[in-house]
Amino acid sequence: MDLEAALEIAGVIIRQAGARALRSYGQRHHEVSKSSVFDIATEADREVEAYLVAALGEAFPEHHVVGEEGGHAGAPASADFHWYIDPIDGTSNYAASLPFFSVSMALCDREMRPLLGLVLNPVAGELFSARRGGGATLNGAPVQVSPTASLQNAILSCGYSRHPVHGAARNAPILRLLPRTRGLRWLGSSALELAWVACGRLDGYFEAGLSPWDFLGGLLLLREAGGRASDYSGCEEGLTGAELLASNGHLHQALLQELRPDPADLP
Ligand code: 2AM
Ligand code: CA
Repeated sequence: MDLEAALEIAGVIIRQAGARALRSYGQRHHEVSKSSVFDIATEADREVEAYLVAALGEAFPEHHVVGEEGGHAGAPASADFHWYIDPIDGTSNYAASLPFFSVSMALCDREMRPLLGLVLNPVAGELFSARRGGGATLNGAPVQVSPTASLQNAILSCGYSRHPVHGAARNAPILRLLPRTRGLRWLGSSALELAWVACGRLDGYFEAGLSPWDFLGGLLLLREAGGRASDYSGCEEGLTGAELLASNGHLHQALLQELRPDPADLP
C-alpha cells in the first residue's frame, strides 16, 4: 500500500470531519450517557463518526473501519488494515465549549501497530500527522519532542481514573508528583495530549483505561517525533490503553518510578 498517498487522502477526510465538528461547537448539546454519566456522546459525535466511517469506507474499501460510537464500514474485521477513529476525543470538553478536543484516526496492521496517525484540533486548525518511519508533522512542518530532562522543569498532563477498584492506586501518584513538577494538567483529550507531547508543548502524559481509538493515532505521532510510550511497568509492545505513559524519552524512567504502585495504595 502507498502509505504516503493514503495519508494525504486521510488528511482531507479528517479536515472535513473537523469542519463538521465545528458546526455545532459552542452550542448547548444534548448529551447521551453511554456506560456512565461521565462517558457521554453528543449528536455531533454520531454525525462526525457517520461522515468519517462513510468517507474512509469509500476511499479504502479493502480496509476495516471502526469508530468509537459503533460505526463500521469497508472490509470485514479479518482485513489486513484497520482504521480506528474517534470522531470527537474529549467529548466532555466539546459539550462544555472548552476548546480542547480533537478528531483522531489511526490506520493499523492486524496486530494493531499504527502505520498512519492523524490528530486534528479543529478549533486551532492544527493537524498533526505521522507515517510509520516518516516522522511526525504539524500542518506539514516536522515536529519533535521536548529536550526537558528533569521533572522539576516538566509540564505534564494526566487523566484521573474513576475505576471503582484500581482508581485509588492509579490516582495516588498524581498528588505525589504534582508539587515536584512545573505543572500537572488534566486536559481531557488523550489524542491531543499525545500530539502535544510529540510537538514538545508537554513533556509527558499518562492515563489509564483508554480505548484503541483514544490513543493509537497519537501513539504513532509521539514515537515518530522521538518520544517513548509504554505501560506503567515499562513494556512498550502490544499497548492496549489499559495503562499509557508517554514522554519525551528523557523523563520516561523517572515517570515510571513515580507510577509504580506503592503497596500502601493497592486495593
Ligand atoms: P472521549 O472523549 O472520546 O470519550 C479523557 O481523559 C480521555 O479519556 C479522552 O480521550 C476520552 O475520550 C477518554 N475516555 C473517556 N471516557 C472513556 C471510557 N469510558 N473509556 C475509554 N476512554 C474514555
Ligand atoms: Ca470520542
